[in-house]
Amino acid sequence: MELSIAQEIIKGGLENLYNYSDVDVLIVGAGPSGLTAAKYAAEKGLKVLVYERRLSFGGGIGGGAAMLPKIVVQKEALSILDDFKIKYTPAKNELYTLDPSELIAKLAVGAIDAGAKIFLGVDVEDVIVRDDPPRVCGVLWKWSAIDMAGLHVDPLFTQTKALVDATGHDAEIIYTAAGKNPELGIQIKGGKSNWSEVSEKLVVDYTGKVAEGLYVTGIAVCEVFGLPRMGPIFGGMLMSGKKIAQVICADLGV
Ligand code: 48F
Repeated sequence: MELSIAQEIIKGGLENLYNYSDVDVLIVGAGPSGLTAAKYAAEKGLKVLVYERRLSFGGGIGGGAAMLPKIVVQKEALSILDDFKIKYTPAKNELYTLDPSELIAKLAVGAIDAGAKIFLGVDVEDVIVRDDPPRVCGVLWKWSAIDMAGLHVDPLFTQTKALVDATGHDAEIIYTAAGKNPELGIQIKGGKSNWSEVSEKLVVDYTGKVAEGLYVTGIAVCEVFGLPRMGPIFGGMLMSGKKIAQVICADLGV
């Protein structure tokens, strides 16, 4: 039996890696914006892959604000919660509250059921850019455990038509792309201090393409475009995820 278990894991795991070495949409980060983007892009028939550094989904959802188990969204995000079948309760000032565990679980289920593939424990460390005209067309990745162990192991490549930075506050992919490839012409402004209602609108407005083949969603949008942060309200993350899926679908003609 042990042999069969090992062989199925090796064969299936390597098949998965092989089959997802070339995708339509590669999303880095399985937080609220990345998982939302994954569902809406996958349900349009695109081949969608999510790389997540941790061994779990949800990004900043689980920690919430001060680790209190309650998530707040505004009414504009309710249709997205309905799409994912996530329950919510009306609260003051046209806000709604919901359970963080349900949000994490159902965002992931929604993305997976729509056809997206999620690989956990994968760290994206660089991008691939081709000239003439400059275009982002892939990433270099390795297992997070390799980084944590400090081992010298070369990364592998994944090719994609659209690369999405959904890495959160650090906007890691955009910083790497901008810093190593000035020909992409990306100017990063850096995030500003908190202003919830302004940021929740701007983060959706500014969600979009940063360079050919490279897109940004979630709180990373604030870092790139110099917008205020929004604090512990999550509707903008969901709406930003949905918007980036729509932008990519339009760019890829689906
Ligand atoms: O931080 P995160 O939840 O990003 P988000 O979707 O949502 C932000 C909110 O959680 C919150 C907020 C709004 O209320 O301010 O902070 O913008 O999820 C980002 C995910 O990306 C993973 C990281 O582990 C996290 O789960 N990640 C970051 N860098 C990499 C990465 C990387 N280089 N490779 C793989 N995964």
